[in-house]
Amino acid sequence: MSGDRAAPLGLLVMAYGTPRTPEDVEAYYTHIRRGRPPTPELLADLTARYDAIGGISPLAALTEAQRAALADALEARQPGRWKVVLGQKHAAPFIEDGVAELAAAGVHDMVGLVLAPHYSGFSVGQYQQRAADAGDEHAMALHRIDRWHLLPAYLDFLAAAVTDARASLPADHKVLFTAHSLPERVLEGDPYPDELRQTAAAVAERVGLSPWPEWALAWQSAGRTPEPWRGPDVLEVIRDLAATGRTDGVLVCAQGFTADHLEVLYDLDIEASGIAAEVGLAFARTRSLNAEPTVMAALADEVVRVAEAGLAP
Ligand code: FEC
Repeated sequence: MSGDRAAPLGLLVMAYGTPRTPEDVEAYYTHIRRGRPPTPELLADLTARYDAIGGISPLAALTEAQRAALADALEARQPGRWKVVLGQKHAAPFIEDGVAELAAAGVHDMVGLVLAPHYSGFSVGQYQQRAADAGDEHAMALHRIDRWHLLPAYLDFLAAAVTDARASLPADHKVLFTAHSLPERVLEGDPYPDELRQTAAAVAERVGLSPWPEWALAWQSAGRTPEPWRGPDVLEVIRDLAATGRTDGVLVCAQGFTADHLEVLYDLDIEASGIAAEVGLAFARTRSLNAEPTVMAALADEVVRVAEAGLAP
C-alpha cells in the first residue's frame, strides 16, 4: 500500500535506451517508430551512423553508470532504504520491466526520474505515463520528478563545461545551446521550448554571456519525417553564421541531453563539426553530463525530497 514508511522505496531511473548490439538496431528503430519497421534505406542510414561512432553507442554503459551513481548517492543518504532500477523507453529493460522489478522487491512507493532535464508532454510526459500505468498494475504509487532544468548543480556543471570549452575557440565565437527538436504539432502549449530557454539563460548568466550575439538556442537531430520540426536546426545556424561572417567559431552545448550517445557523437561531433569545417568556422562542444557526481548527488537529494513529500501524512 502507498505511504508505507517501513517498505523499501523505489527509484525508477528512466532513460531513452539504445541497441546493445548491431543486430538489435532494427528492432530498436521499429520500437521508436511505434511498431512500424523502418524501410531498408532508413535502416541503412541509421546503421551507418552507429558504424561511424564505432558500431554501437556508449549510451547503455553510461545510463548504467548514472543509475549506479544515483543508487550510491541514495545509499549514502538513507542506507538500506532504496531499490534503484532502470526502465527504458525503447530498449530492454523497459519502463514496465523496471516497475515489475520494484514490485518484486516489495516497493509500494516509487519516484520516477527521467534522465532528461526538460519537460515535454512528448518526451518526459510519455515516460511518466508509462511508469504510472505500470505502477497501477502493481498497486504502486508514482511520485514524479518532471523537470530538473534549473537544478543548481546541473546549471553549475553546464557553466563550467561552457567556460572550459570556450578556451579552445577564437575570441569571437557564439555559444549555441541545443536540444532534440520535436514536431511543431506537439509543441503547442508545451513548456519544452521555454524550459530550454530558461536553462540556457541561467547558464549564460553564470558564464557572463550576453544574449545574442553571444548565445542562442538551436535545435538538432530532427526526425526524418515530412512534417515541420522546431528550428532553427543547428546545422543551418552554423551555415548562416559563416555566410554572414558574424563569427569565427561556434561552441555547441547540448543541454537537452545527459550523456554521450548517437545524437552527440554523430550529429554534433561528426555532422555539425564537419559542416563547421566546411564553412571555415572553429568548432567545439561541451563535455556531456554522464555520471557527473555533483549532479547525481543533487538529483539524489531531489529524489529524497520528493519521496518525503509524497509520503507525508
Ligand atoms: O543510441 C543512441 O546513442 C541514441 C539514443 C537516442 C537518444 C534520443 C533522445 C531523444 N529523442 C527524442 C525524440 C525523438 C523523436 C524521434 C526520435 C527518433 C530517434 C531515432 C533514433 C533516436 N531517436 Fe530520439 N534519441 C535517440 C535515438 N527521437 C535512433 C530514429 C532515427 C532518427 O531519427 O535518427 C522521431 C520518432 C518518430 O518517428 O516518431 C520525436 C528526444 C530525446 C531527448 C529526451 C530523451 O532522452 O528522452 C526528445 C538519447
